[in-house]
Amino acid sequence: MNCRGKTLTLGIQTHVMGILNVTPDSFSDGGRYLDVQQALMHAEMMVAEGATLIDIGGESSRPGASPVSIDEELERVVPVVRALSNAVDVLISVDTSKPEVAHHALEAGAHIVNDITALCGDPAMARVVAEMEAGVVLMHMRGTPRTMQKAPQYGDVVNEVCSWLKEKAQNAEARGIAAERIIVDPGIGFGKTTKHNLEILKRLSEFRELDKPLLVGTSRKSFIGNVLEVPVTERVEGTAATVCWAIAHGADIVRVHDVKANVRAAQMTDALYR
Ligand code: 8Y4
Repeated sequence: MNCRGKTLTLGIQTHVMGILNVTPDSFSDGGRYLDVQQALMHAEMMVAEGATLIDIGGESSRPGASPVSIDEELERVVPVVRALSNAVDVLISVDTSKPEVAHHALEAGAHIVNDITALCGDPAMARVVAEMEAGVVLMHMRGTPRTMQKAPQYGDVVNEVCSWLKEKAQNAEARGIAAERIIVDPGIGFGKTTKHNLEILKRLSEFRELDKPLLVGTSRKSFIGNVLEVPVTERVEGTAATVCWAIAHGADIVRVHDVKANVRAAQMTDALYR
């Protein structure tokens, strides 16, 4: 697929997307130079470890996280995108639901918009993606990050998520986004119980019917913690297991924190599967 003139070749190897959080949870002195340098170092490390995409996010999408203003998110994300696009030759996605942030990040060198609201938040987002010929990740979520974990219920979770994604992809195309720039994602952990997340992974190959590149984000998520009964710092192996499984059932891109371990797991699975 082609995103803002840069090619992401699918089907030959699994792409590992490294997660780069630029959400300072400590007090900042206002001088963001050191924050940018630190983010750049982390991203360069992930690229050296084999990440071929970097996902930059300035607002936590975890349940109960406090919202961030447009100016604050712009200040966090755009300098990092600019520095990274000058430093490394990988695809950059920006994890945002704000069209202003997406617009400025794309101008600063990003290629893909990872909008966890699947273009259902601000109506201006689809126009930004279409006009700037960016790629877009359409992720399924039930509810909002605030409400999504309040006893989510489905009939057949796979059928419901799959048809929801099909509808959102059709909407995106109707709003001028090229069909070949759309990536779909079942949204592991977003308004789903452990049982739902496991069911989605067990039947992941059914998402191939959508005929779109498939992204899966399981990294360190609580369903792994629930299965293994381990805290978030001890979920690398559980994550790697889900990465191998996802690849063998149709994932094209996996979104992870622990790049080194998961690139090795992905390369080995590619050798067996592809
Ligand atoms: C520990 C650390 C435990 C982080 C859980 C988490 C996805 C995503 C997220 C995903 C796409 C997260 C932004 C949730 N997950 N984007 N974003 N797909 N496309 N939680 O699955 O990492 S944030």
